[in-house]
Amino acid sequence: MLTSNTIKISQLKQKANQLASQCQEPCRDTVQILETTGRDCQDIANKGARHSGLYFIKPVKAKQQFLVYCEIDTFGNGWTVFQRRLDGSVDFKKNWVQYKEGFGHLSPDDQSEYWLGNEKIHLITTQSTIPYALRIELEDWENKKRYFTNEPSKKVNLQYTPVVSGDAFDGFDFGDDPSDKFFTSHNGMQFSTYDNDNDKYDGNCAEQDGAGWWMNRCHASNLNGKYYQGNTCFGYDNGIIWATWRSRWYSMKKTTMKIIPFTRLSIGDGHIFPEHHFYFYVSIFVQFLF
Ligand SMILES: [Ca+2]
Repeated sequence: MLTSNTIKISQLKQKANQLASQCQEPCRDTVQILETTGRDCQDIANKGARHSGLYFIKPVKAKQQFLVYCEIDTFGNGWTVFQRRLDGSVDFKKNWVQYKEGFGHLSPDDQSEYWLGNEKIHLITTQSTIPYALRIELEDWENKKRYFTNEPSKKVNLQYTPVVSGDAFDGFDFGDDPSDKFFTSHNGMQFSTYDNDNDKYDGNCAEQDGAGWWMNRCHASNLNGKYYQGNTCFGYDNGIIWATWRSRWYSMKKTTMKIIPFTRLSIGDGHIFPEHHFYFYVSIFVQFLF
């Protein structure tokens, strides 16, 4: 007994020494951040970058640079990705400051969930007189092939409000009430969080639906909604919703929201990534004015 304990103690001491020596080694950052920098991902692509990944950008009015995931294609289009849902690993029920600053994690292969942050989106989208186009990619639980493009058609400027229009952002006629479409339109709505209610509803849409979003009374889309594994969103319309494609009881599996100067939209057609055939697309003008 005594011998076996002595052996165990000796093994533990050895292990402790090993760990102690490991801890003395300086930390190494194994995440690759690419060298090119610019005002946004398009600027980075314009400078010759051809790899999607993590880059630092510094929009014109930004006090300091910050990290973004850039999706760059062979046509030289550089999309700045600001929202990613894929497995429910990040809770999107966050408060005003968290949506402002951003949350979740950026990864070099874009396989992590995050919201870049309203302040950063604002700095990117207001740095030029050229408006940005927003592209939304959605994937359902059946990998059902569907492709749809809504070309940008209008631009409206409203203070403290993003300009989102087109498709589900224009509301949806659910058939419950003649005013459904009007009251679920997101165009011109202010951003709301559970602690900052700017919606058009007596109650609090953001609290009720667990998301920061451009709530009206309340929504026809809510891509920051609650993540339901396997679309088990029965009875609640608080999932990841895009009502013009799937019903408000259907919660998406994956979403991406990304922006690019709209002048780039005609260059290439977005078909170069084969997996995009599994996505539903909408392209709209967006300008985040906070
Ligand atoms: Ca309210």
